[in-house]
Amino acid sequence: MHRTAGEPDAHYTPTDIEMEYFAANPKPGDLDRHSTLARTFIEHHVEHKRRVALVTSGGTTVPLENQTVRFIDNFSAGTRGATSAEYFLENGYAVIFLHRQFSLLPYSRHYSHSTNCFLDYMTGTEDGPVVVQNDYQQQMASVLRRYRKAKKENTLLLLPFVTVNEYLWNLRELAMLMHPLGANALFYLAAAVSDFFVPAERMVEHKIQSGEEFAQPNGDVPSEEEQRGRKPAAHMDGKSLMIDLDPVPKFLKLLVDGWAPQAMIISFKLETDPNLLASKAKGALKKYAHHLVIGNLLNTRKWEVLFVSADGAEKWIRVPANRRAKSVTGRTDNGRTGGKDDREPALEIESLIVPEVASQHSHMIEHGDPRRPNG
Ligand code: 9Z3
Repeated sequence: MHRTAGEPDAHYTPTDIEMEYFAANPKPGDLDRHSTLARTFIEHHVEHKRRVALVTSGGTTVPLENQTVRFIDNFSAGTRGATSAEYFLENGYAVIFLHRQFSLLPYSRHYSHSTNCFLDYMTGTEDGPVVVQNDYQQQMASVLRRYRKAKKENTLLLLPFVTVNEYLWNLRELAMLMHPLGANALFYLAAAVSDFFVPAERMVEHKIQSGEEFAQPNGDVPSEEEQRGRKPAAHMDGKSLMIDLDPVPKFLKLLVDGWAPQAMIISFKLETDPNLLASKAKGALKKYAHHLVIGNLLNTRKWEVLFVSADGAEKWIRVPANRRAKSVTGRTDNGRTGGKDDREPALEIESLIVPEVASQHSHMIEHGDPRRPNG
């Protein structure tokens, strides 16, 4: 007997933080549609006893206005998530790919966001058939074969988000829907999620005016938002734009303790200072008590990552030096890395990360959750 997808866990009581957040910040318009798609997908894989990985990918945005013209973003192109999703599929998982809209996708990533336009892979006479150029035939055939397999077996579900609020609503919904998978569910949280945001009640409705003649005089006449009791998060102060953000609730805590207590949960820790990486990764694991933190540094994330496991073990995974040569595809990160060289190594580090994660997941399924030694 198993519960059907989405049936709430009788033992779970939402925390105050959670109730306050989801009461105060609007449910995304497409959440019900995502939920329906995910429910069917999950039920199918529960029936087939297949493991399901929820892979989050790409960066969340923080809108500054309700009718959004301006927003805060981050660098993530979704390379880690899209590449990992392919390797999870190779390793027998079904994948729910919760990704930033228009970021890299599994399979199509090989041809999108590239300095080559996809048309550059094609050849043909003016009115003859268009075919893939000889140089790309082999690689494209291999990508196409894997893509078709995922489609045929219904193992890949793509669900987009844009804002951090959409991300949180989707994450909670999917985690609840995944309950019936029990330990067969895996969360692989590679998305770059903002730590700060503008709560709905402090969001201004219209485009913030930069010209002084139209600027809302801060303090003189209380704005609608101020009258409702909270200062607008973004406003002009003379010629300067002042932005005052609230912290995003610690969703990892909610996920581990409440939304997905049976699943294996892996988070990523991003740092830029090498001296902080190990201690911050260990700190995250201690704080949230999940299974694995994968630490990575912005500048070396494509060649090395640090695994920190629940038992305190630390292990570096590295692409061997002779496989770090750049490929010639010239992929860019869609301009998000400020033009710095961010091309792909010959061996994708995700091909090393994902089998290791899958093996730790197998161990947990076979021997029980290492965090609860007596079951
Ligand atoms: C990561 O650390 C990812 O590996 C990257 C991947 C975002 C660096 P790209 O998309 O980059 O391949 O260009 N993701 C997690 C980032 C994050 O927000 N982590 C939180 C934190 O560091 C914890 S969940 O506090």
